[in-house]
Amino acid sequence: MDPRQRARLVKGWALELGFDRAGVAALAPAAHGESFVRWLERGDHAGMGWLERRVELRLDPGKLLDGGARSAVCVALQYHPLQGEEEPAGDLWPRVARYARGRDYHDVMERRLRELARRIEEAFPGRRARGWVDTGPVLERDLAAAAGLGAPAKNTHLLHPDGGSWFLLGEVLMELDLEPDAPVADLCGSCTRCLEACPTGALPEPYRLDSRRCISYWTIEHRGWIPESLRAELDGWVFGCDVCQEVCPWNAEPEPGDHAELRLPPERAELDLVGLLALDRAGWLRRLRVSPLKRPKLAGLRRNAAVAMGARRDPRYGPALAAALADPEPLVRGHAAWALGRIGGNAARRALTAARGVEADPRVAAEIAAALARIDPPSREEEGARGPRLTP
Ligand code: B12
Ligand code: SF4
Ligand code: SF4
Repeated sequence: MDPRQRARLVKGWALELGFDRAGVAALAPAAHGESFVRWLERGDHAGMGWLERRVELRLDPGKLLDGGARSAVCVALQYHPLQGEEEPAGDLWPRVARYARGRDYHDVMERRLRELARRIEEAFPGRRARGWVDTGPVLERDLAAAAGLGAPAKNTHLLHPDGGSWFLLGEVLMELDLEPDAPVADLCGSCTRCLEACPTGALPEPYRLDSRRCISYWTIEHRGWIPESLRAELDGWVFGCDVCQEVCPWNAEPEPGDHAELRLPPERAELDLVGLLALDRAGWLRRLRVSPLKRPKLAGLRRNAAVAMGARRDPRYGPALAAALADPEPLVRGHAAWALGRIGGNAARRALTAARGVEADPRVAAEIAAALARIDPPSREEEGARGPRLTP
């Protein structure tokens, strides 16, 4: 079998296994490896220290297999919209990134990639093959661009003329020569919509994302406290962010991604922002164990819910936030205090004042003090309602 026939066979298997597109790259040092190194040097990776590890493998994917990987078959899985299905109702899901509104794609794609690697090893004895999705030491966009799955775009996504950027990537590397595909030509031209639309200025120049400003980074990857100056800027997003994709003209009429395996069981759609803030461990495991939303852990997700409530400044969230001031998790109490300070009003002030009296954690106590300082002093009616006024 010659390299062209092998490529046709392997790509055919990838499509048969349910991927929407497949392309082949001959392995060579990453075309934009230098950009990646500069990105790390500038600190654009924020707190994601794992990106600093195994850099030599990211820069030269041929080293990923002991015998020397020679080709990669890269695959794309479309995820938007879930055809035939309405978006889940409620105030939570519209601010959850589209890729995360279904089942975790890692599980779905990993299973298929393992089967693809198995078929390759069986058909070509002695040649190793191995798959990765997302978490491996691979610059997946760079590799998929070389395999003709799309063109690198100014919002740093990979963009395809039919699929826009609503697709996820995975790859199988192998010790085998396959005929490579041709790359896709630039699709951005003079457009700069995504750079202008990013709510936090996380795209300071084309092809560069500063994770320190990216909503997706703060809501998915960051553990711990979100800096006060950024919370309102997260714009009500609870998990991830799609703004720089939504504004892209190539995403206006996306090719549908109809993958039954990506759908969540219906009861998952019942969760709203108040329900998310109140979620306990058992509920988290039951509802979100199979969803990408498990990534920031339970405390991180509930922190995000509190921050989204504060960003939206809707007084209807007041009671849920007030209840969260007694939560065992300081991260939740602190961000709930901030949110109440943004919502303001007498009820918020009363809840914060009561919490101030019992709060033992200095970080949370500081959040409560800052929130109280933001709220207007009590009105005359409110003072009167509490008892006789001592001063005129
Ligand atoms: C770390 C990471 C993040 C970080 C940093 C994102 C970033 N842009 O680097 C954070 C947490 C912010 C993030 C967010 C998101 N991510 Co992410 N992420 C990754 C991960 C694990 C590594 C990316 C990486 O190495 N970044 C370093 C930068 C330098 O590399 P790069 O973004 O690939 O950039 C390349 C190009 O820009 C190009 N390039 C650089 N300069 C230049 C200059 C020119 C002229 C040209 C032509 C090209 C070019 O070279 C770079 C290096 O190869 C990949 C999976 C993987 N293993 O690759 C997923 C991945 C990139 N993420 C993905 C997704 C879906 C998202 C989100 C959409 C999720 C969401 N809705 O919230 C957002 C999108 C944010 C954005 N605008 O990119 C998909 C993207 C699929 C696609 N169609 O492009 C990936 C591939 C995961 C997957 N397996 O599908 N992510
Ligand atoms: S994901 Fe959101 S915050 Fe991040 S670069 Fe895109 S628009 Fe900006
Ligand atoms: S919005 Fe414009 S510049 Fe940004 S990725 Fe889409 S085509 Fe490229």
